[in-house]
Amino acid sequence: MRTGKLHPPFKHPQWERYTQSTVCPWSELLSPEHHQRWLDRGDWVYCDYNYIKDIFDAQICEKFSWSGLGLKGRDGADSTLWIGTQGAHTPCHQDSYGYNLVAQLHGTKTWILFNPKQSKFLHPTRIPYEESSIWSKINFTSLVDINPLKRRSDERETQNSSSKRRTTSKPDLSHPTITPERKHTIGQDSPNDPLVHDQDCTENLVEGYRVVLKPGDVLYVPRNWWHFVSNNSFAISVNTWVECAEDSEARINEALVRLQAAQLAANLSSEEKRVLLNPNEDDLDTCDIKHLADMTLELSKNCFDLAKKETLLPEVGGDWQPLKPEPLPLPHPFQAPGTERNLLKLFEINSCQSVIQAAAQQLYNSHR
Ligand SMILES: O=C(O)CCC(=O)C(=O)O
Repeated sequence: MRTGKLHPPFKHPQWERYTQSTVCPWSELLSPEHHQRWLDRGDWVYCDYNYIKDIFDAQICEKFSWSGLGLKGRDGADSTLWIGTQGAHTPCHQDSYGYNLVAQLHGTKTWILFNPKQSKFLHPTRIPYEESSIWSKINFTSLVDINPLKRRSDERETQNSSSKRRTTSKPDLSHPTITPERKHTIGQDSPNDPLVHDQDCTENLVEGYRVVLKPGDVLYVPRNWWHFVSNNSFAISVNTWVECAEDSEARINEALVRLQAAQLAANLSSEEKRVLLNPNEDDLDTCDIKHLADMTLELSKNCFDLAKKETLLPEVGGDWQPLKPEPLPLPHPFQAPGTERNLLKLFEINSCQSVIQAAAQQLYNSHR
């Protein structure tokens, strides 16, 4: 599990390296008394991104079936589980592979989504490097409410809400929007933290989608859509990423970025590695670069050879609602500090989408 701060002393996104990992028994994770204790201490707790097959046996995995949405045979073996207290959240990012189906099982979660066409406003970065995640430098926590009073009313709303399943939800217009007071109350400056930069809200409005998922809702997230996700209450959800025809090309792009990250990590100090690599990638600096390069070339041959497969879209019948776009005020992006090492800056430049796509094209040409 990860624990983070409800009111951290910084304004940049609370990426994994700014959280602590901890172990706690199921009885505590599921106990309202413990949730309150953590919240009273100013902490959130998140048992996130866990493959169900790594936690439960096959019989239980079968119970998380997606076949009602036309995805025959897909169940908990291909799904991940997210259990967390109010305020637990995942910073804004784009997944490189697949489309996503998210089923809300308990409590409520706010999703803020942006079309990939809005990427230029979202300041994509590959730092911290994590395979298949492109992070935004924008911290969206100021757009969701983490006020305990609101949480209690959310919980009442959840208990009263109908259990009828919807495949997507309407945006909840009663959800608090950003207020001028709130804009400046999230986080405080911490002059000792080299990564702190001004993160006050701008009046820049960008078209996005905001939805509060309630138990029984299933959200369809199209491939590559940006998303920031935050628990309004103690919440449990399950998701599955479904492979898309475009994923084989994305695999080459990911392999090229990974190769660059590994080459760079080999030359960095441990502090710089901490900034570059997400904790779940911290073994990247010990891998054999030549082997990784060989694998990238091999992968590229196979991927380009692959005939494009059809994407299997979910079958939702008539029981779905489209989300409505709304203008969302974007906070300022986190700016890399001037002291950041040039190597990291160059990694960022060399791993941006246009550069990686040009490199992938070169690879493609080399196999023809
Ligand atoms: O539920 C969350 O906190 C994040 C989920 C997510 O990022 C995803 O399903 O892709």
